[in-house]
Amino acid sequence: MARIGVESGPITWQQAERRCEWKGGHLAVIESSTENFLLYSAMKAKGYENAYFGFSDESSEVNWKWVDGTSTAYTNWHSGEPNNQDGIEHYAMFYEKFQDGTWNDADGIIDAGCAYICEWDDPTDKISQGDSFTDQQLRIIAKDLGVPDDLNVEIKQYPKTYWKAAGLWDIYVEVLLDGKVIASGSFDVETGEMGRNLYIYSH
Ligand SMILES: [Ca+2]
Ligand SMILES: [Ca+2]
Repeated sequence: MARIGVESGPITWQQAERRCEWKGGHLAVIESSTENFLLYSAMKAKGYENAYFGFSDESSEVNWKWVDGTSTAYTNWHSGEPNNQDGIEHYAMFYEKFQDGTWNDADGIIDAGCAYICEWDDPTDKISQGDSFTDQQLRIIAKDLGVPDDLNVEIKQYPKTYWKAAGLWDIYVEVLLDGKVIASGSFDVETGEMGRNLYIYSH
Protein backbone atom coordinates (compact mmCIF):
# COMPACT_ATOMS: atom_id res chain seq x y z
CA MET A 1 0.00 0.00 0.00
CA ALA A 2 1.36 3.32 -1.01
CA ARG A 3 1.78 5.95 1.64
CA ILE A 4 -0.83 8.67 1.42
CA GLY A 5 -1.29 12.17 2.78
CA VAL A 6 -4.37 14.34 3.14
CA GLU A 7 -3.79 18.06 2.79
CA SER A 8 -6.00 21.13 2.55
CA GLY A 9 -6.30 24.11 0.24
CA PRO A 10 -7.34 26.64 -0.82
CA ILE A 11 -5.80 25.79 -4.17
CA THR A 12 -6.85 24.41 -7.53
CA TRP A 13 -6.74 20.75 -8.53
CA GLN A 14 -3.79 21.47 -10.84
CA GLN A 15 -1.85 23.17 -8.04
CA ALA A 16 -2.64 20.25 -5.76
CA GLU A 17 -1.18 17.82 -8.28
CA ARG A 18 1.95 19.97 -8.53
CA ARG A 19 2.31 20.05 -4.75
CA CYS A 20 2.07 16.27 -4.64
CA GLU A 21 4.70 16.02 -7.40
CA TRP A 22 6.78 18.51 -5.47
CA LYS A 23 6.95 16.02 -2.66
CA GLY A 24 7.78 13.17 -4.98
CA GLY A 25 4.27 11.77 -5.39
CA HIS A 26 1.08 12.47 -7.29
CA LEU A 27 -2.62 12.88 -6.55
CA ALA A 28 -3.92 9.52 -5.36
CA VAL A 29 -4.83 6.80 -7.84
CA ILE A 30 -7.56 4.38 -6.73
CA GLU A 31 -7.45 0.91 -8.22
CA SER A 32 -9.69 -1.18 -5.97
CA SER A 33 -12.58 -1.00 -3.51
CA THR A 34 -10.12 -1.74 -0.71
CA GLU A 35 -7.95 1.21 -1.66
CA ASN A 36 -11.05 3.39 -2.03
CA PHE A 37 -12.12 2.43 1.49
CA LEU A 38 -8.66 3.17 2.92
CA LEU A 39 -8.42 6.59 1.26
CA TYR A 40 -11.96 7.55 2.19
CA SER A 41 -11.31 6.50 5.79
CA ALA A 42 -8.04 8.45 5.86
CA MET A 43 -9.87 11.57 4.67
CA LYS A 44 -12.58 11.21 7.32
CA ALA A 45 -9.96 10.56 10.01
CA LYS A 46 -8.37 13.90 9.11
CA GLY A 47 -11.73 15.62 9.63
CA TYR A 48 -12.67 16.23 6.00
CA GLU A 49 -15.89 15.39 4.17
CA ASN A 50 -14.67 16.30 0.67
CA ALA A 51 -11.42 15.43 -1.05
CA TYR A 52 -10.06 15.35 -4.57
CA PHE A 53 -7.78 12.67 -5.93
CA GLY A 54 -6.04 12.08 -9.27
CA PHE A 55 -8.87 11.30 -11.69
CA SER A 56 -9.91 13.87 -14.31
CA ASP A 57 -11.54 14.40 -17.68
CA GLU A 58 -10.19 17.95 -18.07
CA SER A 59 -8.33 17.20 -21.30
CA SER A 60 -11.20 15.40 -23.01
CA GLU A 61 -14.78 15.32 -21.73
CA VAL A 62 -15.96 11.88 -20.52
CA ASN A 63 -12.47 10.48 -21.17
CA TRP A 64 -11.45 10.03 -17.52
CA LYS A 65 -7.75 9.54 -16.84
CA TRP A 66 -5.54 8.93 -13.81
CA VAL A 67 -2.75 11.47 -13.29
CA ASP A 68 0.04 8.90 -13.49
CA GLY A 69 -1.34 7.21 -16.60
CA THR A 70 -2.55 4.16 -14.65
CA SER A 71 -5.03 2.14 -16.63
CA THR A 72 -7.58 0.44 -14.39
CA ALA A 73 -11.19 -0.56 -14.89
CA TYR A 74 -12.06 0.39 -11.32
CA THR A 75 -14.40 3.34 -10.78
CA ASN A 76 -16.78 4.09 -7.93
CA TRP A 77 -19.12 6.78 -9.22
CA HIS A 78 -22.26 7.54 -7.27
CA SER A 79 -25.48 6.88 -9.16
CA GLY A 80 -26.07 9.79 -11.56
CA GLU A 81 -22.40 10.83 -11.52
CA PRO A 82 -20.32 11.99 -13.27
CA ASN A 83 -22.86 14.52 -14.51
CA ASN A 84 -20.49 17.33 -15.64
CA GLN A 85 -22.86 19.84 -14.06
CA ASP A 86 -22.82 23.28 -15.72
CA GLY A 87 -20.18 21.88 -18.06
CA ILE A 88 -17.36 22.56 -15.55
CA GLU A 89 -17.01 19.35 -13.56
CA HIS A 90 -13.84 17.55 -14.59
CA TYR A 91 -12.35 16.26 -11.32
CA ALA A 92 -13.38 13.23 -9.27
CA MET A 93 -13.79 13.61 -5.51
CA PHE A 94 -15.16 12.13 -2.33
CA TYR A 95 -18.27 14.18 -1.62
CA GLU A 96 -19.98 15.01 1.67
CA LYS A 97 -23.39 14.02 0.29
CA PHE A 98 -22.18 10.51 -0.59
CA GLN A 99 -21.32 8.93 2.76
CA ASP A 100 -20.61 5.53 1.20
CA GLY A 101 -17.38 6.75 -0.39
CA THR A 102 -18.78 6.91 -3.91
CA TRP A 103 -17.48 9.61 -6.24
CA ASN A 104 -18.79 12.88 -7.58
CA ASP A 105 -17.29 14.97 -10.36
CA ALA A 106 -16.82 18.62 -9.35
CA ASP A 107 -15.09 21.82 -10.42
CA GLY A 108 -11.63 21.21 -8.92
CA ILE A 109 -11.71 24.17 -6.52
CA ILE A 110 -10.17 23.00 -3.27
CA ASP A 111 -11.36 25.48 -0.66
CA ALA A 112 -12.28 25.45 3.04
CA GLY A 113 -13.58 22.09 4.21
CA CYS A 114 -12.10 20.35 1.20
CA ALA A 115 -8.87 18.38 0.93
CA TYR A 116 -6.74 16.62 -1.65
CA ILE A 117 -5.04 13.27 -1.30
CA CYS A 118 -1.42 12.71 -2.36
CA GLU A 119 0.08 9.28 -2.81
CA TRP A 120 3.69 8.16 -2.86
CA ASP A 121 4.33 4.91 -4.65
CA ASP A 122 7.74 4.75 -3.05
CA PRO A 123 7.96 6.64 0.26
CA THR A 124 11.72 7.03 -0.18
CA ASP A 125 11.03 9.32 -3.17
CA LYS A 126 9.92 12.11 -0.90
CA ILE A 127 11.89 15.28 -1.61
CA SER A 128 13.01 17.22 1.42
CA GLN A 129 12.44 20.93 1.14
CA GLY A 130 15.31 23.25 1.76
CA ASP A 131 16.83 26.56 0.86
CA SER A 132 17.40 25.61 -2.75
CA PHE A 133 15.74 23.41 -5.34
CA THR A 134 17.03 20.04 -6.47
CA ASP A 135 17.52 19.38 -10.18
CA GLN A 136 14.36 17.27 -10.10
CA GLN A 137 12.36 20.11 -8.58
CA LEU A 138 13.76 22.56 -11.12
CA ARG A 139 12.62 20.30 -13.94
CA ILE A 140 9.12 20.15 -12.45
CA ILE A 141 9.12 23.94 -12.16
CA ALA A 142 10.19 24.41 -15.79
CA LYS A 143 7.46 22.04 -16.91
CA ASP A 144 4.91 23.89 -14.82
CA LEU A 145 5.99 27.14 -16.51
CA GLY A 146 5.15 25.57 -19.85
CA VAL A 147 8.65 24.61 -20.99
CA PRO A 148 8.57 21.34 -22.99
CA ASP A 149 10.56 18.41 -21.54
CA ASP A 150 12.63 17.96 -24.67
CA LEU A 151 13.86 21.55 -24.83
CA ASN A 152 17.55 21.85 -23.90
CA VAL A 153 17.32 24.63 -21.34
CA GLU A 154 19.45 25.92 -18.53
CA ILE A 155 17.67 26.54 -15.25
CA LYS A 156 19.05 29.05 -12.75
CA GLN A 157 17.92 29.66 -9.22
CA TYR A 158 18.62 32.66 -7.07
CA PRO A 159 19.16 32.48 -3.31
CA LYS A 160 16.44 32.18 -0.77
CA THR A 161 16.89 35.78 0.35
CA TYR A 162 16.25 37.15 -3.14
CA TRP A 163 12.69 38.25 -2.51
CA LYS A 164 12.85 38.68 1.25
CA ALA A 165 12.59 42.45 0.86
CA ALA A 166 9.21 42.00 -0.76
CA GLY A 167 8.21 39.62 1.99
CA LEU A 168 6.49 37.38 -0.50
CA TRP A 169 8.69 34.78 -2.12
CA ASP A 170 11.85 32.94 -1.28
CA ILE A 171 13.43 31.66 -4.47
CA TYR A 172 13.47 33.07 -7.97
CA VAL A 173 13.91 30.70 -10.91
CA GLU A 174 14.83 31.50 -14.49
CA VAL A 175 14.67 29.16 -17.46
CA LEU A 176 17.09 30.07 -20.24
CA LEU A 177 17.31 28.91 -23.83
CA ASP A 178 20.46 29.93 -25.73
CA GLY A 179 21.21 32.41 -22.94
CA LYS A 180 17.82 34.12 -23.11
CA VAL A 181 15.23 33.96 -20.34
CA ILE A 182 12.14 32.23 -21.70
CA ALA A 183 10.29 31.70 -18.45
CA SER A 184 10.60 32.54 -14.79
CA GLY A 185 8.77 32.19 -11.53
CA SER A 186 9.10 32.93 -7.85
CA PHE A 187 8.46 30.35 -5.18
CA ASP A 188 7.60 30.01 -1.56
CA VAL A 189 9.85 27.23 -0.29
CA GLU A 190 7.52 26.37 2.60
CA THR A 191 4.43 25.69 0.54
CA GLY A 192 5.68 25.17 -2.99
CA GLU A 193 3.36 28.00 -4.03
CA MET A 194 4.44 29.57 -7.30
CA GLY A 195 4.02 33.13 -8.47
CA ARG A 196 4.26 33.19 -12.25
CA ASN A 197 5.65 36.67 -12.62
CA LEU A 198 6.92 36.21 -16.13
CA TYR A 199 6.14 33.75 -18.85
CA ILE A 200 7.22 34.52 -22.37
CA TYR A 201 7.89 31.16 -23.94
CA SER A 202 5.94 30.52 -27.12
CA HIS A 203 6.20 28.26 -30.13
CA1 LIG B 1 -16.35 16.61 -17.12
CA1 LIG C 1 -21.11 16.03 -10.34
